[in-house]
Amino acid sequence: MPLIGIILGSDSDLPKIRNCFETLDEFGVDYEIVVSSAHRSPERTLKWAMGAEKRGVRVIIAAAGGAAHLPGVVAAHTPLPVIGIPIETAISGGLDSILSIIQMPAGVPVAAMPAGKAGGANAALFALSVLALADDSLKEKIARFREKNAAKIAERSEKLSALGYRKYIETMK
Ligand code: RP5
Repeated sequence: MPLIGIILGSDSDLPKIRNCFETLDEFGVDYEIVVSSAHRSPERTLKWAMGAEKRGVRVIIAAAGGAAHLPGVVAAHTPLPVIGIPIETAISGGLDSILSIIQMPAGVPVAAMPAGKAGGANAALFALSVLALADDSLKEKIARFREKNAAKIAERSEKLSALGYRKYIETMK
């Protein structure tokens, strides 16, 4: 059974958090994905949230945009940790989604990720860190992932020193 449950408010959110799935795939961790809305299919959403723990899910990722109540509604119906991804919208890059997800009342927490590209990747990494608390091999994989990222930054910096900023920017086109 997948340990990570992912719920999206709409199928239109799917391509926007593609890097969430890609990151989880890179780590070889299984997940379930469902589309269910807090507003358009409230009963289905509650059923999914209330059954998640029994199905074996250990951490939930919930993505929604606009009046993004989905992560909060899911968190209200499960004891599992819920990670919210605000989907980018036309309003200041998704400020409406960010505020809807971040401003939870005391007692029902949701871990709010950034909107945009970083949101999907960080939600996946956050979920993996939760699972890594009870899984040493996953903890190792996360450490290697961070080392790889650090090496990439150092490589880029060396390339910048070698090429100078003008040529470097040309290579970015
Ligand atoms: C939210 O409304 C969804 O999460 C989505 O981000 C947004 C728009 O949904 P669609 O109209 O594209 O289905 O509930």
